[in-house]
Amino acid sequence: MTPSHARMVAWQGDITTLAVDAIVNAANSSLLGGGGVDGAIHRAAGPELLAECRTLGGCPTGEARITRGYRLPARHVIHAVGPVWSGGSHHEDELLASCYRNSLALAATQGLRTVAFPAISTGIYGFPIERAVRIAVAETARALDRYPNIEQVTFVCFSDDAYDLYTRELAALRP
Ligand code: AR6
Repeated sequence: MTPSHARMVAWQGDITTLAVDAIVNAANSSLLGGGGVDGAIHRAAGPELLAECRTLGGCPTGEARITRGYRLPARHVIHAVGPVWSGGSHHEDELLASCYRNSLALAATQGLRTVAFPAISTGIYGFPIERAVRIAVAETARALDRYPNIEQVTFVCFSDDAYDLYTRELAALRP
């Protein structure tokens, strides 16, 4: 099995352009769209995505739901609901970790091999990016050990800052 550190990459750009098995959306618990990456994904996927989301009945923080990708190059969208940052003592770390864990569990159950994540909760929800990157990489590495069929996880970075942080965090895992 390819070690987990060799199955994670950082990439800078727009997640809606990626032709992977699933892109992850940083959604809110209504699953009915919003701003940030959520807005971009719904715009690119078209109205059919919202129609499918309406059938799901929302999603609690820390959990994830899967839909088709419609007009996106990605086949599926995994909608994960990250925590709103409120100082760090309201289970934010654990809730963010469970977004990555639950998204990858869904991907593995569905037989998906390539998954791309945005930096969940680090925009509108205000989670400190450095702390979020550490959690994202550590939790994903753990999940990849569990799911050998997932071939690659891409961490999509919207800013130079995020790209530097992911690159550094991933390099630290290499033997
Ligand atoms: N591709 C990749 N990353 C992106 C893109 C994109 N097209 N657009 C933004 N980002 P945010 P949150 C980055 O605010 O903090 C919505 O209204 C962005 O720079 O999208 O989890 C939802 O409906 C940041 O690093 O999500 C919720 O109500 C990261 O994606 C709420 O925002 C996440 O920023 C969720 O807030």
